[in-house]
Amino acid sequence: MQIDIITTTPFDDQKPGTSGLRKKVTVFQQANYLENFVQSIFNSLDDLKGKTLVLGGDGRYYNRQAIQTIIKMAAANDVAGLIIGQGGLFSTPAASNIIRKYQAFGGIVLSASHNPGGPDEDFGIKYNVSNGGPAPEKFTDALFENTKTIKEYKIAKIDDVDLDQIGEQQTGNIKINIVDSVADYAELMAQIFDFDLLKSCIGSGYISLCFDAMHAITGPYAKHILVDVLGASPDSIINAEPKEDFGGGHPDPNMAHAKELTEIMFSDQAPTFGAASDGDGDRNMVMGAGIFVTPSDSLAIIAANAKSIPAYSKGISGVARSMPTSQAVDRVAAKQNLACFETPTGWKYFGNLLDAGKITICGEESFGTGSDHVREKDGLWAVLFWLNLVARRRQPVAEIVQEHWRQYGRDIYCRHDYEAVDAKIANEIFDHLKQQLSGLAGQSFGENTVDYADIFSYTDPVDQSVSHNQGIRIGFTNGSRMVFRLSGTGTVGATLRIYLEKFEADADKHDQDAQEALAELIELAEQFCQVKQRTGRTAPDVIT
Ligand code: VG1
Ligand code: CO
Repeated sequence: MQIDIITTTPFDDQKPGTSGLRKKVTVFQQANYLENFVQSIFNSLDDLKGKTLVLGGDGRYYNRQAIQTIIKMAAANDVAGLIIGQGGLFSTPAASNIIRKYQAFGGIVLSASHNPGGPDEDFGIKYNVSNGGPAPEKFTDALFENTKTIKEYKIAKIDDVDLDQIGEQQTGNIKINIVDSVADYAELMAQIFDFDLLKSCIGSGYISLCFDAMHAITGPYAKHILVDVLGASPDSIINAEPKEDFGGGHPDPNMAHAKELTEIMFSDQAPTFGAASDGDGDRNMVMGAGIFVTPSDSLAIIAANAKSIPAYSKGISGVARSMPTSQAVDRVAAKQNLACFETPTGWKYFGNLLDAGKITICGEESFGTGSDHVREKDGLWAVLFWLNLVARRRQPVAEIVQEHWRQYGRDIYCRHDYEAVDAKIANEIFDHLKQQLSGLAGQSFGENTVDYADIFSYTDPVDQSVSHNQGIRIGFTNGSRMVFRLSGTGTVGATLRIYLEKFEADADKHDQDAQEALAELIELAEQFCQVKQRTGRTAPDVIT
């Protein structure tokens, strides 16, 4: 096997964000761009030699080309074996499962998740470690340092691999194992949930469903699990066929982007249950007939009802949520006497807590929920959890949510995103916000008195590593909160996220529209950050 050593020069923009490196495809297509990043991953891994890695992606444009390059570079860097999903496909949670199940050294996951795909859209790459989860900050920092000094990369002169042929093949010094992308994942789901109960409820028509795969990776997973195994009708999956450009859509499972599903769920013909997943299958949106469940509520309801699901019937060890996620799950933890952790945004911060057995269930407001079954958030897992819950409780989604609110109160919640803001203006907004922080505590604004105003830092309770600068939070004495963050996954300018929440104990007021209930806080947030004033915008681009 001939190995070429190619001279290269660093790119200065290869700092991994919230979840890996995400850039326009055209950026990745520059000579040496992908190669530099992949070699930097390999350079940051001690004892890579002789190990097996998992490789796969969400199937977006450039997935196959990138995989062929990575295979050749892995071979040249003494990787002994690669487990690759058929067609180069793995959903993010499926890749996490494969790493764990086959005890691989780690994995390279190709995805820009919910970002659009296609020749002019986004591509992404990230490294997951041997627990199946995203590499911790310590690793991504070392990786970034490597990208700044890289001088050469190694690539083997071997033929392209046939990614569609299941089975083992040897090429050069590397063993390639092409596996079914869905089978192992489907098997794991069958171990967690009550498939017999689901089959009978779906078969009898008690549960009817609509799953929107958004022309992304979950199409084949949903088809196999929901239709072939659980017996749902084939037309209960919409936009089921994966496409390199997601059919031109934005594969983000929220009501703004999953429009078709939303219309169905709010129509007279709505099925019992509706759901959608994102580009790489780790996000989920849960709906019932006439209702959208906010991800923060979904996390709280999942935690509160875990014992109804076979895999968690003995109880859960604890819960965690990312800082901007609403405090709904905290109330469940308090009532059920569970440990509860608040982490920075991004799934990598849950890894240590899950590994240490401190938590079983975790989630984020950004349509991400998961458990200790893998080390990524898991869209279909959440969908199956809810289906199992509806089947067990024999109650519609709306009733489950309303009952939960009656028991715990409702944390009325929303997020406003201002996308593609000029980076300079975004920085000015944050500078301005930071200047105000020290003087805010004790000040009153209408019915809201500031309790604390700070920049969130997190100390990992397992390895004591500290992560600074994880968003600005302003908490009020009545429990309301607002959080300001800059996105770490966008690829154009800066995306400002404003998260707002307010607690409502009174059941008579639980039916309110979130935007109306939060109007005063929304206005106050503008007063603090002046995003509209400084950008000339009149409204957020996306409200979730
Ligand atoms: C966003 C979400 C965050 C999530 C991340 C990756 O990050 O807010 O909660 O973990 O995306 O999800 P940011 O930095 O843009 O706010 V995914 O499905 O894009 O891998
Ligand atoms: Co995703």
